[in-house]
Amino acid sequence: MFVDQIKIFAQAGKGGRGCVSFRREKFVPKGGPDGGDGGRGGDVILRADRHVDNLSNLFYEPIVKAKNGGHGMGKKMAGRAGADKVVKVPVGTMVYRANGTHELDITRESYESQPIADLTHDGQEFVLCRGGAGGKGNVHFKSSRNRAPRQYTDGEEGEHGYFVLELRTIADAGLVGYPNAGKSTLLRKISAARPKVAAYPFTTLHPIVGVMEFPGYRRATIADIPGLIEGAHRGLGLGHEFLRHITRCPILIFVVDAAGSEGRNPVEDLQNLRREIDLYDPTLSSRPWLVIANKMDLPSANLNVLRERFPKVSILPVSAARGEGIDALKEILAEMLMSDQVILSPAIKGGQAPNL
Ligand SMILES: Nc1nc2c(ncn2[C@@H]2O[C@H](COP(=O)(O)OP(=O)(O)OP(=O)(O)O)[C@@H](O)[C@H]2O)c(=O)[nH]1
Ligand SMILES: [Mg+2]
Repeated sequence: MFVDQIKIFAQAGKGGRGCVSFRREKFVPKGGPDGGDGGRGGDVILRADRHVDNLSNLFYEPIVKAKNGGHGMGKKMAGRAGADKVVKVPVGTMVYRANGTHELDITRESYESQPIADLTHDGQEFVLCRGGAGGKGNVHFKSSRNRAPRQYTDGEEGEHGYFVLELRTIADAGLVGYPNAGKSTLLRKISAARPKVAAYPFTTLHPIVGVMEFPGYRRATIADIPGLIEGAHRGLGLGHEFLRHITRCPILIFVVDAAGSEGRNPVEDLQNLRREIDLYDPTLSSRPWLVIANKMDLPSANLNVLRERFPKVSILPVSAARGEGIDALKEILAEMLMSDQVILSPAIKGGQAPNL
């Protein structure tokens, strides 16, 4: 199962209670207070891990709790610290604070305004809920006037709350196209990724990232996402929610069926795709893009109509099925990735991602 958005409840551990105790030994009958402090509660920590590719572990465990701290003990012994709870999440996870209600439906409006973290590189950690401090034992309360204090303090409550975690796949380029345009076929040809290919629409149901290698050991990551259709912003097809997976792709690769093998017109397809991404997020349509005119092996393929209608964009003739035109694609992608226009994702550059 692939989960890319989930609401969870997280609870950090409570601090342990301070202890009330008195030293009492042979020859030291009134040894004074010796109650130790409580231990701190454990934190709930999110850790980005490149071996995790989605949020399904949280689907099975949507309530995440760290351990409470131990209570203080006699002989000034402090309680043990509560164990932290570390949750592994995929690289590219965004964390939002959700309103403190229990309803399960997640509406974008309700959490979007409260992003609290963005885990964009492997090993990055974020303390979601901090554990409470331990209470004070009675040793802290002795004074010249109060030599046998019975005061202590309770441990503090751990932080808690509802959060929405959302995966935004990190890649250098994203493939956008109608179902059956051949996006997955193309990804199989240019990388070692093995997304399923089939002759029915919506074969790909979740994003898959492939690594494309260039001469000179350079590489780029390409994300294959589900097919998009006209009206996706109204929820048609699989809707357009999964477009969030290309919001981190600096380059967009539009894959169209240049042969119109399903009775559609490639020019209209491209116009519709451009409109749908713009409706999802207007910044997407201003990113560098190129077009793959796929299925050029079919006799009805027509490159010129596309080139006439979109004269300023690179349009590459490709047959993903036969592996033709792939070298030209690699060349132009390498060029685009090197240009200053393109801001590479922090995970690729190895830089530090901003903490929101
Ligand atoms: N003739 C021809 N067929 C192709 C080409 N590329 C892909 N196909 C076929 O088109 C069909 C759909 O290919 P996919 O790669 O699954 O298409 P997709 O864009 O990933 O589709 P979704 O995952 O459903 O969005 C398959 O039957 C492929 O064999 C091509 O270059 N030429
Ligand atoms: Mg596919």
